[in-house]
Amino acid sequence: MIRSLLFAAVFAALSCWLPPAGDAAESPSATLPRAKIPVILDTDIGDDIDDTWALALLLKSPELDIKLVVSDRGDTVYRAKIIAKLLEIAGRSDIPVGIGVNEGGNAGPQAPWVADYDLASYPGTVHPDGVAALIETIMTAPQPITLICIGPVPNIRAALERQPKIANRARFIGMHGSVRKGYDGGPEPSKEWNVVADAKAAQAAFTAAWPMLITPLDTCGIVRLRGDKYQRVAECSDPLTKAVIENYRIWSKAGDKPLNASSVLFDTVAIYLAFSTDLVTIERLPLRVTDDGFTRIDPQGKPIDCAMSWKDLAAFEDFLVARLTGGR
Ligand SMILES: [Ca+2]
Repeated sequence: MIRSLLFAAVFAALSCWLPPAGDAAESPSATLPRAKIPVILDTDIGDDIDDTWALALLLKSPELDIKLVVSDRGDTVYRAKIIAKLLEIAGRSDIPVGIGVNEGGNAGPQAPWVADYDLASYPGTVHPDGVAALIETIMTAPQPITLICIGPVPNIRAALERQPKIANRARFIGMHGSVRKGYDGGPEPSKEWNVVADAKAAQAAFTAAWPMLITPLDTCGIVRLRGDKYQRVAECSDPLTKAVIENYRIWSKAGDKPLNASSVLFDTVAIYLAFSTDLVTIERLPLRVTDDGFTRIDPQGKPIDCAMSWKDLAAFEDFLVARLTGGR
């Protein structure tokens, strides 16, 4: 009873949690080391390449304590192979991998990178039922878990059906939707892929009891590294960063052709939001996921914190480069 009351108090505090502005040196509590934030990543890595960049950013973010990475949507075994191989390269096979709901279908454009990779060779734990692992991790955690979702969310729909109480023990951070702007900063909202690919699952996630913070296309849809910023990442010798670029070259079918920019790095913004909102403007908006995959502002919708614009996009790009190249 006492434990559950304590948990409720911690969760209530976290529900309205936003990191303080400024760095630790300016904080009166600067002498106290900040506890790492426990996170689960749910990802459709293996379709668009931005998940690969996002997982690398996650692994290079000391603010976050990764409890589990779960593959979501379509061929989740193919996706779990990419996760496991990247974790091995990063020297982080202590992190469990979960295979999400397997909907079948074809492997994606990074298949050549994992053609010879055997999941059974992963030195750490691979959970064949990734949804069960996700539920177990959230329900047994001593403090609320931050669930970062960067793809369509059939796993999350399944998890909420199996154990609705997860919504009282986690907060949801997602790369989802399109509120006022569409792809590439377009003036009209789009049917954003992570929502429209499984609108029923998005509706489940967007009506659950957890607090939500999302980066819709309004902010994540315009993040791209170009010129010197891209080159610094492309020329970095760090093994994980090299693997990101190797995957990017396979994904883009570049062959020997030089690349001078990244594709849009949507999902990296959701990783950033798990520990900071300093560089974006947050608006709390009532959102409803429509059956045809839009995220509409609707007074009847769930109030959701949305990163609606950048205070300093160049600073975010610099932050991404610094993290991926090992600097600060
Ligand atoms: Ca994704």
